[in-house]
Amino acid sequence: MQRIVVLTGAGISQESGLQTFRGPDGLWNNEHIEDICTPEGFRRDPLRVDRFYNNLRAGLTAVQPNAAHLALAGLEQAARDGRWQGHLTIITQNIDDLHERAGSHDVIHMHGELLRLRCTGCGATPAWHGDCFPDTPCPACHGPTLRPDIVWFGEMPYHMDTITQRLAACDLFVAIGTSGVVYPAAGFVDSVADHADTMLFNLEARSGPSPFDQTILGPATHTVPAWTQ
Ligand code: BV8
Repeated sequence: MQRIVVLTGAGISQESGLQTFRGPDGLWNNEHIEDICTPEGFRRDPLRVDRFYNNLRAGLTAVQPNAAHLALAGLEQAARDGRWQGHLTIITQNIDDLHERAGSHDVIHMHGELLRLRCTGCGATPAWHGDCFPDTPCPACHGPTLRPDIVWFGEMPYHMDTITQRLAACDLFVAIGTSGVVYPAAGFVDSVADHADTMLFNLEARSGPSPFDQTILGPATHTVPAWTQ
């Protein structure tokens, strides 16, 4: 039984039309990361942060999963059908729902999800598809205490226990479309080096020595389907 863990980043959704963070048209080119992607930034100006994520949420309705998302969903389906003797876990840094819409089920969103909010008053995590503002009442406690259910810098990523278990048990670790800048995700490849083969699928080579056994360059919609077929 082959146990594969795939880590995805913004690059896997780029060909669906979603912006990456640090590329030529990266999201962080127009916004100061510390003003948007930190709890301090949200405390300082919740309306600015809500508007940023409202825009991303609105953009999600206009895009579709691409061939890379579909290829991973197909691999999971092959395991379910018994056509492949393996197990696939997707750990995604992405907050979009394109893996799920492509048909993947075993998806771990370590940085949260755009289509979910969290109430800092009662802890409710309602699904959310429209705009949210600082005075939008929580559907559970009705307090004006909703925030994006997204992991910001300085906050603990979600599901780290499960992630640690899956990484310890895998024999192949694959990273797709991530710049390897943000931890702890960027450190996963090192944590599996003693027991798993490692592959990086990316549009361009990263600077410096690569910790991956193999690097496959090119657009994910070409390289990932070629790998899973
Ligand atoms: C943590 C939110 C521990 C969602 C994001 C001080 C205090 C605490 C922690 C730290 C600290 N200082 C540093 C840290 C660690 C910090 C960190 O790593 N900082 C970096 C900048 C050095 N990390 C954290 O804070 C994390 N938490 O460490 O907690 C802790 C312990 C105890 C107590 C408390 C805490 C939390 C990190 C999560 C931050 N949230 N986003 C959102 O808004 O989306 S990060 C953000 O970057 C996204 O989540 C994104 O996924 C992530 C990584 O970016 P990428 O996905 O890689 O995207 P990028 O644009 O960079 O690259 C795209 C790649 O795709 C490129 O390489 C490109 O070539 C490629 N590509 C493009 N097109 C294609 C393609 N490839 C293939 N095909 C294509 N078509």
